[in-house]
Amino acid sequence: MAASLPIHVYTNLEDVYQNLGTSLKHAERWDNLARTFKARFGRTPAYITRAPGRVNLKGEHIDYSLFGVFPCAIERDILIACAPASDRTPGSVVVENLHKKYKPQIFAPVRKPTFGAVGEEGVPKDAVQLQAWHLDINTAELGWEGYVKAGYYGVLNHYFPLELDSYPVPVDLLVDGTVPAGSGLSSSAAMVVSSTLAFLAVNSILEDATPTKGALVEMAVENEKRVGVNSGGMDQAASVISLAGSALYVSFFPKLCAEPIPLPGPQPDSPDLPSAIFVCANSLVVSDKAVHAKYQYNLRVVESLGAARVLAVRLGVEVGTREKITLRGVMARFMNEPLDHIDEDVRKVKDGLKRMVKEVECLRPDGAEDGDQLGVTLETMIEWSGMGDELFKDVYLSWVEVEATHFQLYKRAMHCYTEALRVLKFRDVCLTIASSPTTYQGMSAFEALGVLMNESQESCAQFYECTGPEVDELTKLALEAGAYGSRVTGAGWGGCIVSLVDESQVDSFIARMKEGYGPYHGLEGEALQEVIFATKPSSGVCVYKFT
Ligand code: NG1
Ligand code: MG
Repeated sequence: MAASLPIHVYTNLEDVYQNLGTSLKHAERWDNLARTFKARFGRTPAYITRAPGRVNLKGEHIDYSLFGVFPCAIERDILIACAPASDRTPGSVVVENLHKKYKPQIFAPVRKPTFGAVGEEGVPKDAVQLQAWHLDINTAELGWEGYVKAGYYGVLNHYFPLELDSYPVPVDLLVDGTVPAGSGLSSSAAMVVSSTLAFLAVNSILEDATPTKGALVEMAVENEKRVGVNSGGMDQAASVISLAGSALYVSFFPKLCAEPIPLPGPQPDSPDLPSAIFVCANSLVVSDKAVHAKYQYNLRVVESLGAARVLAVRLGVEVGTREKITLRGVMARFMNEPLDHIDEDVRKVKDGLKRMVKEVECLRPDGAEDGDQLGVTLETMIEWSGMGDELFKDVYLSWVEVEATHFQLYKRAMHCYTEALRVLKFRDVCLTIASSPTTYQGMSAFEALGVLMNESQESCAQFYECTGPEVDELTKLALEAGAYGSRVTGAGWGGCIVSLVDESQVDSFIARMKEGYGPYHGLEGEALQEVIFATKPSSGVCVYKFT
């Protein structure tokens, strides 16, 4: 199982490049980073860690409802060169970035009383003084180093428990990233994963404690919450576990599983099959998730959980008083699924999803037709939950700030169950075609994948309302420019789209997109490649140790 493999530490650069599936382009960047580190910090780095961004091919906004998703790592990544520093405060960090707009930062973790010091006002005299690691992360005005601090947290909490009274080594870090920020390609997860790895490596934890890839994913998910976004685990899983040439089917229920799945196209035994490629196109609308989370991302998390709670009540599914049951959890109980590895039994999951798509109708406000207001006020949602005001607010709203007049329980649940079903169909197409190069339900593999991508875009626009006018326009242009399918990827509200394009048509596709999309006019060469580029599934994290 891919998630239970240890994180390999390479000591030979040739092996690193082989793992990446290419190329001199990479070699130059790794060399340049090591050289610049030496010039700035006066010594060779001890390690370089790499974590790629990802493009999500299928399964949008359903990971935090614990449904399986289908992303793949991309070639763009975050590299971090690091080495222990001598003669500095224990645990202190100097972090610089090759890109000038990200200014150098210095910080150090401190031990802070969690509930105020004993004797302070409001703290009982006999209180046990608890302490926790603390790093200042201002989520309202998040600086780039916030992601590095987030990566540090998990390492501190897991490997430097306060009772042992040990500190991590002081460290110098140099970052070089090529994942565009705020574009739905998970630069944030790549930053958090790569810095988590750097702190693990430099404190000798990677080699001494050999955490598995799954453990790194879990730590990175917890870490990313420190920057204020209650994300699911898709991005971190894709960044950590992916294999070059394959997409990754990641399921979360009842525990994380990841399965590399080859995409249709030429196979070793049938090299002449047609080939298609995924093209990412940035709408150039930056979605600053940390800033807008309260009426976008985190609101969707709350709506999905609210929908699950109300659905459970309506379907007579038992839920613990303070349990935050997910839409996946409701389905499991409603369908009486046994709780061992159930998402590995894809056929049963599909049957459950088809059933749930029908059951979701019970979340429609009485008599409301499509086009009417399908959402409910906070008061109604609480009433429907049967929990009472205080308990509902404590369980669902005390840990997150959200802002909305209406909560769209019906639409969000409908998106989740139909999208989860589309993920499994997407996976089926890939598996069927890989094992026998025939057609899928009368279509070519690429046509079938394209249809599923378009349905997903439609559902994100209509039911999950996470696209936006520019993204909608771009996907439309992509279809006109000949894509098999096209959809928003990542959190949305701007950011990138992903389109499936015949490999031989990529250049003309890009030319037509450039012509059609206003913000691309006048962009040439590298500037154009920054915003629209073809990408092949790349491999996940990699650590190189200088010897
Ligand atoms: P982006 O914004 O593309 O990194 C976010 C979440 C994912 C997933 C997608 C929507 C984070 C770190 N990631 O991805 O877990 O929910 O949105 O499918 O917030
Ligand atoms: Mg992100």
